[in-house]
Amino acid sequence: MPKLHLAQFVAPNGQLSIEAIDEIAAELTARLRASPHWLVLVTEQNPIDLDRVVNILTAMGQSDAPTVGELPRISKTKIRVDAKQLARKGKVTRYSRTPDALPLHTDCSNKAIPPNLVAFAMERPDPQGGGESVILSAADLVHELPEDLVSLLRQPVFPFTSEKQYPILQGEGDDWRIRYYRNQINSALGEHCTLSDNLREALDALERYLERSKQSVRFALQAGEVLIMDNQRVLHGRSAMPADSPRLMHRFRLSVPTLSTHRARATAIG
Ligand SMILES: O=C(O)CCC(=O)C(=O)O
Ligand SMILES: [Fe+2]
Repeated sequence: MPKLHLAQFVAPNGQLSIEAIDEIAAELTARLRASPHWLVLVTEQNPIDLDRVVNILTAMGQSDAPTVGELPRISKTKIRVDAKQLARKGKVTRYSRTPDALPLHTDCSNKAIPPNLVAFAMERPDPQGGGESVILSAADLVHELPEDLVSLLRQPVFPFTSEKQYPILQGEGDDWRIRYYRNQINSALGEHCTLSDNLREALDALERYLERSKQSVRFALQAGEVLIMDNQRVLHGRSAMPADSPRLMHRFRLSVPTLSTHRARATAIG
């Protein structure tokens, strides 16, 4: 599992200076720009210091204009089994509050531009080992797919809302982006969107490849660990947990401009 240890940036007195936060942010961004486009930040804190996590993510979002940039907007949500939220039918987002497994997906797949950074800070793992994280990068997935399926999935025809269609895959070589959430597409298809039989079959085939992927990575996040990913380049999911699981994680989403700039530019800058 790709990891970065916070301890290597912390001063002997336990402080994390503003300079150190900028250094961690730069290191995380550089790591996310490269394959496999996700990693785990190990804080060794229990309980985890969420303000510190927010400061690091904020610095990542600001990195292209450290002095004049506006503070990036970070969305923060607690992820835990929540019976009240569950009662609210019809919302695709309610799935994360169930104890159920979540199939591999992109967060905010229905947005014109899904946030490119999604992070999950684990406060309390499931004591029975449920709710493991699953990750699959678009580049690894494409290696497993037949070419004709890739060409179908590149077509900008898949409905993610009743008005908007997008491609599922975009890219070439080893530089691939992905947008996918079967539940979101199913919900759009329920709102009178149409999709030809061969494209529906393409989605079913993709589902089978995702379920059987040998490239997906599954692991249990420990308390104090933060899973950080490029939401446009990897899919994530989780395994099921008991209905009364006390698992508690914090989800953060934001857009980090320096993650999305073209690779060639990064190489040029060095
Ligand atoms: O519970 C998890 O590990 C992931 C939840 C998730 O994918 C989400 O809330 O977007
Ligand atoms: Fe998600």
